[in-house]
Amino acid sequence: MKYCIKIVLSSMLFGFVLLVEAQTTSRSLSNEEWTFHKKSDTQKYKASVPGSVHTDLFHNNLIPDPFYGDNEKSLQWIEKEDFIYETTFVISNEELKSDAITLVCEGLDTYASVQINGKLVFEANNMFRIWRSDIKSVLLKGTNSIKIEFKSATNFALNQAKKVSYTLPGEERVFARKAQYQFGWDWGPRFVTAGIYKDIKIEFSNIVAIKTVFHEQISITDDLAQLNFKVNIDCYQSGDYLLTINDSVSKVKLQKGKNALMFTFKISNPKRWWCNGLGDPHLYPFIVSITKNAKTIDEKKLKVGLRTIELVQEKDTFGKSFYFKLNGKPVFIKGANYIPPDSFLPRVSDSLYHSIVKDAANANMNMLRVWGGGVYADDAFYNACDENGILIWQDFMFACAMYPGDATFLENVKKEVVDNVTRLQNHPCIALWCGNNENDEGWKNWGWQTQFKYSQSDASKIWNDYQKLFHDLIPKTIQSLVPANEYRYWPSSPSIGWGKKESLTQGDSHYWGVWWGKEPFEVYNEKVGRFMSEYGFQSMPEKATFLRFLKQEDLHFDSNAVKNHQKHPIGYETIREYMARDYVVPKTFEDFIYVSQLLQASGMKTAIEAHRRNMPYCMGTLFWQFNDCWPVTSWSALDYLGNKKAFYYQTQKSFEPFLIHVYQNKLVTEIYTINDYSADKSGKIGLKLFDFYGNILWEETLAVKADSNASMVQKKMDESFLNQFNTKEVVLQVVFTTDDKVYETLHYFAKPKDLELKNPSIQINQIDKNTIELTTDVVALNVYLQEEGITFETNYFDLLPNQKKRVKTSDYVTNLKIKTLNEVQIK
Ligand code: BMA
Repeated sequence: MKYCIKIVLSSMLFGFVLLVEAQTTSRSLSNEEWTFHKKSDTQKYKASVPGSVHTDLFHNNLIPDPFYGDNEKSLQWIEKEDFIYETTFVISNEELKSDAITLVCEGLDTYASVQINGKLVFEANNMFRIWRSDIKSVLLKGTNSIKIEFKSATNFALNQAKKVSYTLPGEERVFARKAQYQFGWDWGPRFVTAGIYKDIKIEFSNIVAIKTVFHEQISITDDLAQLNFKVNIDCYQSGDYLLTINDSVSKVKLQKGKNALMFTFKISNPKRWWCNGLGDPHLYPFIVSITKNAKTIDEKKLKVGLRTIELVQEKDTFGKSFYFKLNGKPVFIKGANYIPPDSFLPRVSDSLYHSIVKDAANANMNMLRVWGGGVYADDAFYNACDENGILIWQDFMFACAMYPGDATFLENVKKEVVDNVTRLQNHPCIALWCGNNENDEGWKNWGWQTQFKYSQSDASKIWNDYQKLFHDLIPKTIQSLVPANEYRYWPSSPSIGWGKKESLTQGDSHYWGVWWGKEPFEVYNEKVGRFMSEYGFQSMPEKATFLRFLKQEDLHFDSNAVKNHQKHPIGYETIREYMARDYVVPKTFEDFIYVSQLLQASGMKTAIEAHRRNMPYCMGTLFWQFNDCWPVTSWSALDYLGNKKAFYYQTQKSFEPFLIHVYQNKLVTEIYTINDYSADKSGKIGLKLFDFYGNILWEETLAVKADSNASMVQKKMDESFLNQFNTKEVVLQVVFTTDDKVYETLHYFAKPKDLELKNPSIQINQIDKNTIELTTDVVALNVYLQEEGITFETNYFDLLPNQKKRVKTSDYVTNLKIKTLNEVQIK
């Protein structure tokens, strides 16, 4: 007791001096000069922090570019080695006197022991956790050394696997709490990396340090929003302080040690945070600071989006609904599955995260699913989602496997959940927490029991472990961290496998009958579930992307480079098989690339528009996959270099909040309006049937009302209507005109390979630095504009004769090349 009083007195006497001088600060060690070396070798090389062993080996010319050709194969030795990263740093007398000194490693990949000045400070075993350690007692004034030894994650995982009497699906990777895609995926190479892959810093805390700030939305009406802020503070000098939240100041008495405080904050006439397409993603900036004697000692900044989200699952005559309500309104979800944008994560800059999210918003998406085989993304990614109105379906990092359930593993996962939910829960974009990707489906439908020859007791042990993790530990941990109105948890995506009838009547659905099941694209029209969280089709990236990993002469299907950059066992054959169904299969590799992109775009158009047409039965569509982690043939819409495939431009159209959609089956052709806006739209639909020279064969105009949040048939045409025309040589143009905008769609009645296309002559007119205008003499399909260094606002579009099409360009075009399906098919 006496001792306590003494401290209070002394801090009262010297408090002012300390408050002026010492504050809570942090210093990154990433800027120090780091070296790395193989543990079995003494030769040290320059290292990057953040970085990875693969990129460090490459930058020191010790290995060739891991992405080039089939270099991947000869670089597998790296994952079996241990590596050591080292540097020194100087600590000043002032810094050493801080009340607390903490080493913060935002990401260590993965089995790392950290020593400072030869003393072990902690051992890490989870890439997804943030590691903090009190290092005050090991630091010296002047030069200090830090050494981080990374043990081979593969060796660790193989050893763990040996301790279990059965083989788990997913094999060794499931034992390592490390990005699962690094072990190789059907779109990604195997590079099991190691390294300090995020920032490493030292925090110097003085007097008081704000550890975390969380907000909770208590209530919201059009007049008033009430928030609670929970502020956790470490206090080193007890006493009276001022805590300020924007303009609201409270006097607080802090005790030495941990202090948990709660404040109410009111906002009048609050603006809601809306997702893309439905309104502004309004964010309120907040600064929470702690002061004494008019000096700020520590502060935290955050942005708050005011919104409510519900996941609605109600029994109905079909099964059970599955949809999101944002601010009380049902939202049709449009988006994609997102994977890490690089095999080597430290290469991903904040601006790349921003541009990926911007590309999602520009494609009229309102949700991305952060898929469970990758990593919890960086803060920059979620900030960009908050700013662009992109909701997030957040998987925990488990995919396509069964995981251990021993106490050490569970404890490790629990801490991982705490770290990531703590880091992400303030983001308004977070719509759903999801336990894993396809583990439940895999267990029930992929034949693992037979494949791995499980006994009854092995099988029930594995399933029990699954339940412990995804039905108990993860949900309970989230519940202990987030306010009740932010708890939305879904154990596994999908809930029911694609072979089962129920997968289309309840829950979310991954439909892989197309591609994996080789079913025709038209099947998408029937296989519509309540929320389609995965479906997809591959295409090849553009030629420039191929040339990043091979020489021109290797640009053919027999080259090892081309083979190695396709990770699906029968990927190219599957593309070719589907292509032959709908297109004339081109002879040249370059034309094959182009048609593979058209094929993907048209197949995905069928899927997306079938999902939207079936709203409100179906209330969401997330295609597989938005982006790539290396240059590869895959299901992506954006390739590794950020180039947009034909599919990307198709999503822009198919995801428009207001869509004119033409649905054709054997008997009828129907014209739909699909309106995701909150207001009805009235206008005129103009229908024109042209021949390929632009002559009008038939036309009609209708006055229509497109109800809000609804899909409506506005016109039906039966077989007898089409029988009047040569369907191989006509195109239907449907134009919806309202006061504010014109929406257009084109529809062909025959497959591309059956169309009687003519050779077009396309004229280009440079309007200004950033605009070109195109005209054609005959209908031109999938006009593909290419010029090195130039980007186009849209691409792969169709051109009708006697119509002018303007396209925005990033600069003057000087050497524009144009490809059309007409010319590729006529060749
Ligand atoms: C999905 C994903 C991935 C996979 C993709 C394509 O189900 O969850 O596991 O890459 O299929 O096969």
